[in-house]
Formats: sequence, C-alpha cells, structure tokens
Amino acid sequence: MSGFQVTTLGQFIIERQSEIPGVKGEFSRLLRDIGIAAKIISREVNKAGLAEILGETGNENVQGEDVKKLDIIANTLMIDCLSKGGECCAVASEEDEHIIPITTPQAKDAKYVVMMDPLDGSSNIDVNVSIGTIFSIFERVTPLGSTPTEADFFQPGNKCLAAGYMIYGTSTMLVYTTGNGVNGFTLDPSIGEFCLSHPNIVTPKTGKIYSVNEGNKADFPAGLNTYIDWCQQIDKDTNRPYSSRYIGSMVADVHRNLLKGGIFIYPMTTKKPKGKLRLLYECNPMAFIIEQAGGRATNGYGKRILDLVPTELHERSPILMGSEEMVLQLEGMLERETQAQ
Ligand code: AHM
Ligand code: MG
Repeated sequence: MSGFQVTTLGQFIIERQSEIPGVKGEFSRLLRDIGIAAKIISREVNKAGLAEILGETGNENVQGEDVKKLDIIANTLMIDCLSKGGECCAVASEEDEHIIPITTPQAKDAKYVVMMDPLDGSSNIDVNVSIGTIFSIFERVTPLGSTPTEADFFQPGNKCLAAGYMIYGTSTMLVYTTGNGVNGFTLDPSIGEFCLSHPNIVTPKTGKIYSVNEGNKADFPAGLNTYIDWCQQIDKDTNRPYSSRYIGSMVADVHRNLLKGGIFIYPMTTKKPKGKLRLLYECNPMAFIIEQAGGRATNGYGKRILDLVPTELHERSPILMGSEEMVLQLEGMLERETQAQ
C-alpha cells in the first residue's frame, strides 16, 4: 500500500457522510469514536498474554456466562470512548443487564444509541484465537434530552443506521456499513490508522464453506441435519463436499465466509429453542452487514433477521446468514422437514 494512496477510516467517514440521509457531523464523530475504541481494544487484545489480563474475573454476566477480564476491559473502553464524544445517549452491552445511560454533560442532547458485544468469541480469548467486537448505531426514539429507555433499543434491525465489527486476527480489521455497501479497513500499526483495504465488499452468491457447531447435531432440527449431510456428499457438479469451518467466534466465522462465500448457522436446538446468539447486538449488526454485501440473513423460519422486533434487551434468535443461494437452500430444507412433521 503506497503512503500516497491510503484512505484512512477518518477520511472515509467524512467523505461518505453525505450518503446517509439526515445525518450530520455528530454521526461521523460517533463512528470515529468507535474507530478509536477499536484501536485501543486491539492494543489490549494484542498484549493479552503479557499483561496478565487473561482468565476469568470470577463473576458471571447477566446470562450466567463466565466473564473474562478482557471482556470487561473492552466493555469499559467502548463505554468510555462513547461517553467522551457526546453523540451517544445510551449503550446496551452484552456485559450489562440494563441499558447504560450516558450522563456526561456533553451527552445531554445526544441523538444516538449504541448496541454492542464488546468482545465476541469469549471462549477463544485465552487461547490466542481470533475474537471480535460488534456494534450498531440507531437514532433514539424517545425525545431528545429525556432519559433514554429500553424503547430506544427495541427497534428492528431495519432501522439501524450503521453496524460494524472489529476482528482481532492476523491483523486487526474494522468492517462497517451505513446502508450503502460494506467497506473494510485494516489497522496499519506503523501509522496507527485503519486504512481502506477492502472497498465495497460483495459476498459471493454461493460458496463451499458451512459453519455450524456440529457437536450439537443430535439437538438440531431435522432439516439442518439433512442440509449438513447434503454438504458432505460428493458431487463434482456442485463442488461438494463442502468444507466445514467453525472457529467458535462468530465475527471470525462470518468474516471468512463474507469474503470467501459460505453459510454461518446458529440454529434453534432442542436445548436452546431460541438459539444462542443475541438479536440486538450479535444477529442484527451481522445481518445488516451480510445483506449490504449482497447476502441473506434469516431466522430459518421465514423471517428476515432485520424485521424481527425485539422485546427484551438480551433476547436470542436462531440465525442463518451468508451467501444467498446457500441460505435459501437450507431454508427450503427446514421448511420441507417442518411440513413433513
Ligand atoms: P460470546 O458472546 O459469549 O462469545 O458468545 C457468542 C459466541 C459466538 O461468537 C460463537 O459463534 C458462538 O458463541 C459459539 O457458541 P458454541 O460454542 O455454542 O458453538
Ligand atoms: Mg458475543
């Protein structure tokens, strides 16, 4: 990458500001604040093994999961960065049971709310495997200047103004959309800037990767098992067998499939009838990005993820997302098996 041709995230955000109807400088500033948080979290993640911040805090989060120290560090860093700017009036986080109103004087008239999973892929933190951060931005629905409420967060994903993720992998990337396509930026540590490396990402219409935790096969819907069997059959015409790839960090699994073509599945199971992933800050932002890249994201039962209307902050949804043809095919198999029952 030549120094003269680099477009930084900050430059890109300003250049594209006019494409988003009704938004002004505050929105761009909010995105840039998230970009700053991303750099700081990346720094912390990269030194994790050295800094004695691996391991568990000994506490559980609201969903009964062990909280890793880095989860808390990332959560605090994001909230700090969002509080400083004055554009965000409240945050919903995987790590906090309730919404967090931002009470700084500069946030008094803030227009936006942010939903986030500060560190996704928790089980991979301590073993040096890719993890991520997920965020989305909505305009509040309650009056400006009033105390934000859960109503500001119970908006369907189709009202989302911007969504993105950071992936801490072989390099750190920030990928985001404001509803005009998807762009990816790679952190260049030598200049400390996210640089546009993956402009206008378009996901292939089909692929040969399926990503699902097959350890749960005994609890899967029959239609999903039919699909997995189909993926594993040999057929030269349709490029099968497909490859099974599952990291266990949704951001990393979805990022790979976004670039290469594939399907990511976290289904309903008999043990988890609503699946595992959280609608507000895991499913919706990733679904928005996938759709913006030309892919498809549904709950597998006739509903587009972005049209689901949330009623709880930490509610879950089954999700299928990725290359359009693959998602459609699995949906067809799920539907046929349901009808046959
Ligand atoms: P987390 O937010 O606690 O890390 O949980 C979400 C993660 C996803 O990144 C990943 O796709 C999934 O949980 C893996 O779950 P499982 O181990 O059940 O396959
Ligand atoms: Mg998560």
